[in-house]
Amino acid sequence: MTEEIAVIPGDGIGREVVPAAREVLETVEPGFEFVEAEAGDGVKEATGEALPDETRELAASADATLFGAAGETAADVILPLRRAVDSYANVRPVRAYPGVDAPNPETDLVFVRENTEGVYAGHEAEVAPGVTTLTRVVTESASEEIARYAFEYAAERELPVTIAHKANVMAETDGLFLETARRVGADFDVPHDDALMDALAMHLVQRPEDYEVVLCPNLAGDVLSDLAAGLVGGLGLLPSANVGEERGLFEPVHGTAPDIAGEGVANPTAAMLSAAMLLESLDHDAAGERVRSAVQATLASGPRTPDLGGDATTAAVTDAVVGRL
Ligand code: GGG
Repeated sequence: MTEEIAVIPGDGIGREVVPAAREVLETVEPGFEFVEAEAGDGVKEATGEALPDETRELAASADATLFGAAGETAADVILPLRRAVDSYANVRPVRAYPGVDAPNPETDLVFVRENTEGVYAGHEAEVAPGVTTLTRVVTESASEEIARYAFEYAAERELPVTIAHKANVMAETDGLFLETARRVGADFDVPHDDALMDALAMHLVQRPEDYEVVLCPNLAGDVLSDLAAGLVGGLGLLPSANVGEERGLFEPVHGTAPDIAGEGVANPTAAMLSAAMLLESLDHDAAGERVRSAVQATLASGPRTPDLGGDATTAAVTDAVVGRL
């Protein structure tokens, strides 16, 4: 049966890197049916709605979704889209690539980020003029689900797990997250430890090679993965997968990059590596591996976009990757 891929470029450089990643998918696996849909600041301006119902329904029914970036409307777009595909894990691999000037070339780790709650659960309010609140939600069931995912991921690859938390301050919420993750970890033959997320941020910068799988509450995973992007040459290199039981949504970790949007020089690597993760989620492992190899070979020999010190356009890098495929 033909597999349907929802393609939602979103805003800013999402509109430049998603077509590049789609071209890579079309080249490597010609049998997919692609369906495009709109979401984000642009469609909100035009219609009043950042996430039209048909876009949400498409993501909920497609076999997989390729997403670009969301800007001002991120909370109204990415969070509901991640819910639409029932994703509970946000997987963000971070690695240094040969040929790319990385502040720490030893970096090779993956963040497994809780994707449904924490401070991103959406319980924010203005309770009085000048007074705002945010309720942080942590449940045992979501903590157990993400911890089990992280430990299974680590067990398959024979890697250790570090549990990130701030349970010394957020004793109830991160206390529950940590206690649950430790309990789940006890079921696995996987070495694990835990770390206060603030100290972990420093240690990640100093010795990223000490970390393999980092299990994080929602906000910590978002922030620490961006921090780790700085160790490998920037956000243009980080793909991600939002994983659920039945389907996934795949997106570069970067946002809309308004400073370069429209100039045709956005780095398509993160979107292409997200496409490789999409392929693997649909059991097209060989195709996923081919994309990864073509992207890595292009990073090694060029052309490279300006964020990596080159002067190539998005189109030139895409042509190079597609040529290799
Ligand atoms: N493609 C990812 C994106 O649009 N990032 C912008 C953003 O605000 N991300 C928050 C998040 O990933 O939770």
